[in-house]
Amino acid sequence: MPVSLCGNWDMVSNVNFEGYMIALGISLYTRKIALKLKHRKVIEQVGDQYVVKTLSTFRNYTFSFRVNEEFEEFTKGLDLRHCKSLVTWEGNKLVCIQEGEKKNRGWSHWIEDDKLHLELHCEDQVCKQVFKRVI
Ligand code: VL7
Repeated sequence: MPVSLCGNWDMVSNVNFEGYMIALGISLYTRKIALKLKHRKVIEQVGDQYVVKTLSTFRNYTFSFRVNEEFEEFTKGLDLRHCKSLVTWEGNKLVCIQEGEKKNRGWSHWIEDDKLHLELHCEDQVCKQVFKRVI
């Protein structure tokens, strides 16, 4: 059983978020605002259903899924795209493939040194975020 990702997590680092946002076609104006944000990640699990919230002072993004079950994702408040998404465990990593207009889009979450790690990728860009546990 992989270690639980559940909890409240605050961003401590965010490498190449700019490149990731450019790959998603986010406007310069929005990127300038988004780059300054400290995200909070709230991960909850109810039964086999996960809820992942990404919260900030600018925008919030919440979605839920069941592992190994494809779902329709709409990136409301972000790049406004529809994806067919699938989340699976690969060893100790929770891995999501977001199939849609953008090639090579997805993310993975794992815990390392008591920190929550997130790698976001789109086309040739990789963004690396690290979060520390709060409370
Ligand atoms: C979510 C945003 C850039 C628009 C605002 C930035 C607001 C706070 O997708 C993410 O995490 C996964 C895994 O936890 C859950 O989907 C990261 C931020 C990516 C892409 C779009 C910029 C405008 C950020 C919501």
